[in-house]
Amino acid sequence: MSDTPTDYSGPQRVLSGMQPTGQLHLGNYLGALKNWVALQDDGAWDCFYCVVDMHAITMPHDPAKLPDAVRSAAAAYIASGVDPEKSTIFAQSAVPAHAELAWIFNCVARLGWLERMTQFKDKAGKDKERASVGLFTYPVLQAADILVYKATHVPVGEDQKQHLELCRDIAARFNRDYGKGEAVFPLTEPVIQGPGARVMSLRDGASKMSKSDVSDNSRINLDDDADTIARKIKKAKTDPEPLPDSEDGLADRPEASNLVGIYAALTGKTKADILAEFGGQGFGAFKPALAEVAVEYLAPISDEYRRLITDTTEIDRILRQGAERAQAVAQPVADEARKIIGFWG
Ligand code: AQP
Repeated sequence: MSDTPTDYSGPQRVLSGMQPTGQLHLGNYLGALKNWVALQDDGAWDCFYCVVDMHAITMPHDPAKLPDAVRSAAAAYIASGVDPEKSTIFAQSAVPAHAELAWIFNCVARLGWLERMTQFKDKAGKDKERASVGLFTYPVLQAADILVYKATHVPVGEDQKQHLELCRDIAARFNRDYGKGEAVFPLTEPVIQGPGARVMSLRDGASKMSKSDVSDNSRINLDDDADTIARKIKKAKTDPEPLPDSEDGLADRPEASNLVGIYAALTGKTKADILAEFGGQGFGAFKPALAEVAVEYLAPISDEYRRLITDTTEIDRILRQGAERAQAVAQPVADEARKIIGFWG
């Protein structure tokens, strides 16, 4: 795509989202939310943070529970530091322009591009014939979520890197095929940073920490109280060796590497600093130190979450206000795409 225009000169905007498929956890926080807040507080960005309920229905779900799951995710965003007066917080399904642009992008993306997406393979499992079509085109809707705001930057965890590449491919293809030499859409940059970009399960260092893991002990939820956090860290899977003195010694020790990475992400220290302090010591010494750090860091978030979630009227007000603001930015972009693609009216 050498003739793709890359000279996009629109405003610097940030968009990201999470699925309301369960309680948000430490992986969601360290991989994404922490960076959402940093970008918001930087002040140079116009930030849009949505709860992606349209993505949540790509897998079996309970319709009766979905509205509260959206409120819960919004409360977790706010408890983590996303400020509804500085950032736009909303439910994806409340802004129809996402779906409108997604259809156009479904006709821009190529089947072969989607067939390479590893998340579909992971989530569809062995019986992909029975997976929803929505699960297959999930990354196309994600591209529409981003580009309907012409977002230039997307803070996400490492697992989303492939989807962000697809988003760039869709933007480039649209620009090339329909842009008449103009960069209609930006080639969005992922913001993937820090030792928390890939937090692994506490029960299996080879799997990522996930909302949908059947074991609650595999993750630290953002509403876990201090005792629960300490208990989960105490029960975390480890190997029998003491911690090494240097990072090289963490190779082939996924559980040890994960716990040291979490400690690093929570304290801002490097893994090397942590191993200089704890190298040679067993997990009997390291786990209580990690639990103390985790409780100190996360207790204010979980306290604030539990306070916010009791006031659903206020959460609904924030979500309605956010949807209005988001729609005001998104609909003109969807209308521009409609016109460019040649739709009537
Ligand atoms: N373990 C993780 N480490 C770092 N970042 C993570 N993210 C998720 N898990 C980790 C980041 O959180 C954001 C929201 O993800 P999502 O809600 O869209 O769904 P997901 O990536 O599929 O997360 P889960 O927890 O695994 O949800 P389920 O179980 O519903 O599939 C993204 O930025 C993601 O990178």
